Amino acid sequence: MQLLSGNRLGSLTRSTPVKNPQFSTAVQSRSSRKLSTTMATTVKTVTTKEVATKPIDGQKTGTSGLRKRTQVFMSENYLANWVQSLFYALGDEIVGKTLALGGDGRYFGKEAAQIIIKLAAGNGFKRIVIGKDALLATPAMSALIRRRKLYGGLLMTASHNPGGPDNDFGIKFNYSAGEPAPESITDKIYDETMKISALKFGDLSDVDLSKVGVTAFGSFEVEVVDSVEDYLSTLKEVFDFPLLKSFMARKDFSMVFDGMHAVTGPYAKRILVEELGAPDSSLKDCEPSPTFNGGHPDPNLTYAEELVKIMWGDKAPTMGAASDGDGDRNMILGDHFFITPSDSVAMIAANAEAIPYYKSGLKGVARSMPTSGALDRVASALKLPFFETPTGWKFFGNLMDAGKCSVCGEESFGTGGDHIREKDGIFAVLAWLSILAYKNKSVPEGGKLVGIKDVAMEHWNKYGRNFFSRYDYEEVDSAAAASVMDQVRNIIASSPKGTKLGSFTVDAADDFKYVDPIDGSVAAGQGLRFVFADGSRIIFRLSGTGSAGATIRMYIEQYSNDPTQYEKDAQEALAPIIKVALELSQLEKFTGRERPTVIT
Ligand code: G16
Repeated sequence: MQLLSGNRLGSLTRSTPVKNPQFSTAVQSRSSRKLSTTMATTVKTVTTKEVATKPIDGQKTGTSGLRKRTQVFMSENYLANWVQSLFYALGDEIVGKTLALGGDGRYFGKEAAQIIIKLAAGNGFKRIVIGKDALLATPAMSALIRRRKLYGGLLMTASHNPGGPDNDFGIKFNYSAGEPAPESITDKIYDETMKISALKFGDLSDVDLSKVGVTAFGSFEVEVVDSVEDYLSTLKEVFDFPLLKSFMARKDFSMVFDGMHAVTGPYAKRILVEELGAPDSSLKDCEPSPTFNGGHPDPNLTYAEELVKIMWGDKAPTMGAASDGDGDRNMILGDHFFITPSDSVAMIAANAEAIPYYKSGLKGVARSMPTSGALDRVASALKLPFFETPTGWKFFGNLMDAGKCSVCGEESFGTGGDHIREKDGIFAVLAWLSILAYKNKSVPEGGKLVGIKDVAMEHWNKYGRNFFSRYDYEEVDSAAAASVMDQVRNIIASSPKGTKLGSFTVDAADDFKYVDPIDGSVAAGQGLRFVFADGSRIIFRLSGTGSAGATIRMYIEQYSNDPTQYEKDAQEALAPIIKVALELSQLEKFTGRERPTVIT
């Protein structure tokens, strides 16, 4: 172990290999007792060194944490300033607490972990629990916090954004229910970043993160844990693993999971292969890489291109799935078939009986505002409480904590439930496997296997189809993006109920505002929307997750209950309303973009 110069705690550091987390608890408490006895006569706590710093502009948290270019994060004190500001914002309540730490394995993550560990020690935390090699998928972090009742956790991730020295890095804080920090905390962090003057580092050496075990520095401890174990235990409480295993063994079923060289590789190996018996050949790109192998780890039809080719190929497997950089997003595909995320959450809710965790029924369901209304129809048919929140998983947390929401989802490839407080890519994969296993219970091997498309067709035949598409214009000049939004605002202001836009009649047009039904907090300015008399919608938002320029998102939705239309291509079905949206926003005129970067 390398020691910082002048570190007098070196003689007390030690590493205890621990294999089983339950056993590890016993080992830790024994080792802490022993160490504190030693410490009583030598060193009581970690020494804190204060380092002067200055505020850095632009450290405002976006939709989910702070995301910037990696070089920005690597510049002097950039990461430390934000983390220290978080600790100042949280105040004395962090003293003596345990903080979880992990990330999606992207470039700079291991160095960042060492900086955060030292700051945590210098600010009074008593313990860090960190995933081996600093890896923790975002849903696994949420599960870890909840299972071990930790104070909270820091995730080093820029999610689906590419990684590497010339791409993105990010950091976000999850609070004690495992949920992304609410705006009341992120606003405070931002205030602190603007007045920060000192960083408090614990005077410790770097910790070896490659081995599971405990390293103690006086009263401060760092426990390196298996990144999968706690999360797997949570998933086993949700799904029927033996049923999934026997379904996976069917010769007429096959799947491919694309880890996109991101964090879920080790999770997929452990869960799909070792626990559920999928063959190794069903895993694609499941070796994590700090640059995601030069790819864009965003599971959509554009960036998961290779998976799409497999699923539209001659010998397509029954099911295809992918997850993103940090494992919270997912994409579900069938043989020549794409399940939109908006449909995915609706279909999971409608088929919740296939998942043992929901055996006593759903408490309620929720979706973000731009997500299609497919879920609304399920909620209405099943008489379930329904909530429409702003974009951002953090808005679901209060509903789940209050026992009002069991399943929720977002069009941005996020699906999840109240087993944790993050969206959960592997959950979505296991949920769809559960639906298939359930629907094929009485189908003998070699019979007509119910596939992903069959589930979708059955659903649309019952509820109708909400055609949905999102156009992303990435890295647009910020001023041009602002002009588009101003233009849309002007049209909203001059479009009272009854106004005709193309062949669509406006029912309501506004800037979405959410009043949290649990704590009454208000989130305004959450998306410009037109709702038409036939239920169709056009929505414009600026993304809160980009790291450079602005990303305009245009969301389009139209409902049909005409069965002859259900198999139509969404772009074809939505062509007239897309035309209206592009015309009213004058997007091309302001941005010079003739077409979007990504269509989903
Ligand atoms: C984050 C949030 C999601 C949100 C998504 C898109 O996802 O956790 O709740 O829907 O960003 O946000 P925006 O439209 O503002 O870019 P992730 O997977 O990037 O963490």
